[in-house]
Amino acid sequence: MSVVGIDVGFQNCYIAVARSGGIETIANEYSDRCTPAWVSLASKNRTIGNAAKGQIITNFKNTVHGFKKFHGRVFDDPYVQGEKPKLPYSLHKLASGNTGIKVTPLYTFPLCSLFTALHLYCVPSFFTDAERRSVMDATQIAGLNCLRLINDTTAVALAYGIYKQDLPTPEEKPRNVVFVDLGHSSFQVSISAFNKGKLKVLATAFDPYLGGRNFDEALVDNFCEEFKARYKLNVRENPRAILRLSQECEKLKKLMSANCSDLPINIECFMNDIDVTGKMNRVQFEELCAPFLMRVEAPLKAVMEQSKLSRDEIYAVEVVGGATRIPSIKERISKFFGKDVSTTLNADEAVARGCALQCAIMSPAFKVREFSITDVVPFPITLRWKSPTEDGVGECEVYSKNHAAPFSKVITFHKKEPFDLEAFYSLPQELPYPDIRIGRFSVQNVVPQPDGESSKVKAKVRINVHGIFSVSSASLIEKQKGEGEDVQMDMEPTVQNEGRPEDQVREIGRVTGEKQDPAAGGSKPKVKVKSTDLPVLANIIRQLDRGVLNDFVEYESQMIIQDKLEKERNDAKNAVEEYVYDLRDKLCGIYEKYTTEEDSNRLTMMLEDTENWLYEEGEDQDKQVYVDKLEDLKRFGQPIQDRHREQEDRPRAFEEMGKKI
Ligand code: ATP
Ligand code: K
Ligand code: MG
Repeated sequence: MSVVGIDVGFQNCYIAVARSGGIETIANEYSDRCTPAWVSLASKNRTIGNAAKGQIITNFKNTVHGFKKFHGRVFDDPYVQGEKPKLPYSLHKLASGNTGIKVTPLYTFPLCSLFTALHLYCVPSFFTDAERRSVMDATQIAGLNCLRLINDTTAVALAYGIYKQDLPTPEEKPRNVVFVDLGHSSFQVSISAFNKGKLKVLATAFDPYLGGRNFDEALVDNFCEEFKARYKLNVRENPRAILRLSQECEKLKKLMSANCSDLPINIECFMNDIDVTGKMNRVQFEELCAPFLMRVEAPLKAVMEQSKLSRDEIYAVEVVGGATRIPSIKERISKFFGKDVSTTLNADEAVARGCALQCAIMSPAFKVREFSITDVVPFPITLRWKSPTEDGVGECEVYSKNHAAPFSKVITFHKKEPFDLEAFYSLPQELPYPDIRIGRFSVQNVVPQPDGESSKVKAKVRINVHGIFSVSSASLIEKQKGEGEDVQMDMEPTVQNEGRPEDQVREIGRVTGEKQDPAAGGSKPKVKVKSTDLPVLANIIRQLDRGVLNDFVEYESQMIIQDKLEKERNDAKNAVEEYVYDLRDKLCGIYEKYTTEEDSNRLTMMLEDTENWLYEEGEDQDKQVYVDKLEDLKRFGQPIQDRHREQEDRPRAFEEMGKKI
């Protein structure tokens, strides 16, 4: 079993693996530890990463990138609609209303099936329930056992804390560290309090739409205008030109991080056979991007306010994410906190490494120093239900902002019949999209007490280790005869912990860190009660239909087989090609004296025919055709090769015999 941490970024993916010697970020087949979050679909197979990126010019309609934030989003979402015109591929509305990607005339994939070509593990701290559920579906389709969806900045905090030998003891004042992650698409900030063996996230803040891509886009806009004026080119009309320009602008942006002087941008044969050039320096860049640079401060301010810490209580500000390399971003962060930013963590790999560490802690296969994590709820969650009193509805905020997570609570209701609990986010203005609904949970089979009074119903709500909310179970509590007590109708629900340790064990399993509400509890006098489990029917907003999910699990496993077959087919074809070139060379070289001129000529002809065939009807054949072809060639080639080998081996054999004597 491998223990893997996966960071699927908007632009870049990193995979870290726990090994006995520690955490290692692994390289892909290009020996690169960074794999671009790109997937390209051809008629027969899929490619990912660099290979997929290489398809962008030739197969741009089916080459997909920048899809991370479509998870759990409806097609009509303003963000999705805003992205649509910028994408070289087309988006599609799924039956559920969610966003799908149309990749060939034949198929419309839901987003997550594309995602599965990459395996994932962490999500931005601001991901909502729907977004997290969509990511979990994707991991299931990919056939991964996802132990935990961890927030990006929390993974970074773990990577920071676990190796620190000098953390304050649990009795001492904790060490507060700010973590800042500015990636390609989003900006996340969190503050964690560290003591030996544990970290507690105090607060998170974010700008879900600020990232390195904004700076690229500003440059693209700038050069589109410039090229229009100077070369009369309408770049916006040409998706391929836009793609090339974006790549060049990103390079320019990175160069400007290291250099203040004028830097050139040159693209040959850009459009209509015209070569274009332009230039920019850092001062101009900062002016152009001022609206984005100004947005850096708000989340920093928000996170400090929520944590109620003063600036001198901050021990360090650790920055990660590629876009924190922009000098004026660093300056702004450092100016805000009044101290230099630290870059002790690997800016690109810290998230994946933190994920792998968490995974190793949770895996029985590894002995890792115990380190407990308490995360936070990013958006407050409220439950609402029908009630004969209180204007027809009852309401209760079950999780406040920055409430500890994971966390379970029990809410007590007094009901005579089945009822629905509507879960939604209480602060619409904080959400990254307009729909505040999470889902409806129907508590079924509720009946009145034998005397006609309301029954006591306990509903358990939880935020699990993935940060996903649910009403996970409910039970009907029947008092045994003889215990009179007035039961109120639809009173304010009492939120309390369940105080049953065995329950805690069942819920937590191997996963450490799930907390029960410490506020309530304590032992109450035991009353004789009978408890009956009640079914809870969950209707999650925008969730992929479970039947459809299963279809995708099946479909994905077929695609994996298909990808494998396609690879074998290609390998078989390459083997023929290699054999042709190799044998032809050798026939005029080392094999020359082991064949007659006539045989050699005949074979050379055969090889030439095969080569031509490979470019024509042999271009796209089944694997077996190539295997047979190779066999055919070998029937003639092998005897020559054997005679050559025999001759080569003979002196060696004598030598060996000589040694024995
Ligand atoms: P997200 O976290 O938003 O999902 P991501 O994890 O893919 O995205 P990162 O890999 O952290 O993002 O960062 C990529 C961004 O950092 C890109 O916009 C890239 O251009 C930018 N970047 C990388 N190096 C530099 C540099 N030297 N100067 C400026 N920007 C840089
Ligand atoms: K990343
Ligand atoms: Mg990232």
